[in-house]
Amino acid sequence: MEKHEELPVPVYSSLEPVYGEGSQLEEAELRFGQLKSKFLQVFAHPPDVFARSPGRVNLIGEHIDYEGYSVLPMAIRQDTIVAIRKHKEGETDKLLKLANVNNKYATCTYPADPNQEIDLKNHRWGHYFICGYKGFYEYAKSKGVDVGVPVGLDVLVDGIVPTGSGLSSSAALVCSSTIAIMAAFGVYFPKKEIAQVTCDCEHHVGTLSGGMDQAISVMAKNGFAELIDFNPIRATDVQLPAGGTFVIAHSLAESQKAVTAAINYNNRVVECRLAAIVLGIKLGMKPQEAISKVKTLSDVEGLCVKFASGRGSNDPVLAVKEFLKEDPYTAVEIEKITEKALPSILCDNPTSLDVLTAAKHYKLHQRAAHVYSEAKRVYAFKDAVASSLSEGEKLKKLGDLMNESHYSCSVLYECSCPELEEVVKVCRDNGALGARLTGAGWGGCAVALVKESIVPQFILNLKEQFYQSRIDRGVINNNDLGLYIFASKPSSGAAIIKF
Ligand code: NG1
Ligand code: MG
Repeated sequence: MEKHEELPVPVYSSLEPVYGEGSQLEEAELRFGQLKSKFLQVFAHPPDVFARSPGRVNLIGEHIDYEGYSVLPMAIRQDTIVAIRKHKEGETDKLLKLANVNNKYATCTYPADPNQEIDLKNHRWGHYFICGYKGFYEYAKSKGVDVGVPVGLDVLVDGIVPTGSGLSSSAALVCSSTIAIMAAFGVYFPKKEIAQVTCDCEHHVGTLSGGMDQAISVMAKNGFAELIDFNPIRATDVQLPAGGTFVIAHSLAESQKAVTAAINYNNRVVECRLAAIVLGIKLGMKPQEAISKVKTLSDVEGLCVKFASGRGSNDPVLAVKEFLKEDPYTAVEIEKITEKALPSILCDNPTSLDVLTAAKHYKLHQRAAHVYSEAKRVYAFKDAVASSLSEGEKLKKLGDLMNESHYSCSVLYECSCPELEEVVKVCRDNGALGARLTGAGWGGCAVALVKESIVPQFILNLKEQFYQSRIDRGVINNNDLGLYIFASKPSSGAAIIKF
């Protein structure tokens, strides 16, 4: 049997295969109906095709995808739908017109030139579509697929993945856009290739992100979490224990990742790269060799493990403890080891240079210790799921691993914030077996593992102990509570819908 990541994104002529039955289907029917009529109203033509791609919650494996390590997310029900129409021969305006059902997002227009630069200084929601557009052209070209000269596109977007929440609204938009563009051009690449294209093309908005979000959004299967491996991208189904439910709870602090990248997300990517290079040198590589060959901590894991094995262990963290000091490094201290200035080490990526400008120092020990230990927890989580432990023991083990992951994110990686700490604590105080921040952090959501039987009471308690005071202060509206705290089953991945 062909592996499902080798298959193209499924094309359906109805909504049931994606949205199942019941209230979810009804909601989807309403959304698609409204999209169709709004499309007609805005563009005076019906769309050719729709593509949808979901958000995700990462269960474990935070800030390690860009270091080459496997992660374990699941898709959530909330998704982004893109309706698209490709201009026909004879239509002369070569523009990409992007409208959004949400009034918060003003219509934007871009030229049809796929080589256009994205204006990073002016962040606009449409930039994510353009990422997909550029990615599509670049990839089609690299595969020798002739997609013709650029033409105009009419596009209408409806996204219900909460933004700035660590639930990957950005990847849901990039993936649904890319898949819609491919469908409009009649080009169908396998899912794993789309996962790679969308991961690479999201870099056009200026984050040095890994490929977790796009991979799960494109490749998720209903009912399963997925272990996602990189280089090459692969997805392995993980059947979660039936008695546990994942509850997502928003901290109500918005994570402005695209805007603050130089001091948080991209900063960590750069710190990890520098940590890897320094480890490589300390473990015997020539500075120039380490600089040219070592990109991620996974590149020097072998050397670290070899060092550890001399001490009767296989834990790469031993090498971190031995060779990276706990005190933060200054640029000058690192340059003494690398024998080369940091800007010239990182010159292959202009985004990294913004990080150097913004950084005061570099916490190499802490970041590397997080990455190596978190990578292990992902496998421990997967092994616990597959083990012969009783269900109760399994859930306890998974919860413990989630708590350890949160501690590491909070203390070693410093990607938490006071609101996330509070919501995680309230989750644990109310019987969660484990709770942790999810996604990049610095705001956004926590995910808690909760026994299925107590979920309704758990949600009520969180309302009372975390959300009520925020409702009273007008931070959120009581009627919107369901957007900020909800239980989620693993949902299905991207799909193309042609009525
Ligand atoms: P969020 O914050 O959910 O977009 C980001 C990255 C992921 C991963 C996580 C941290 C993007 C598109 N995604 O997720 O690749 O690194 O942070 O584990 O930036
Ligand atoms: Mg994102």
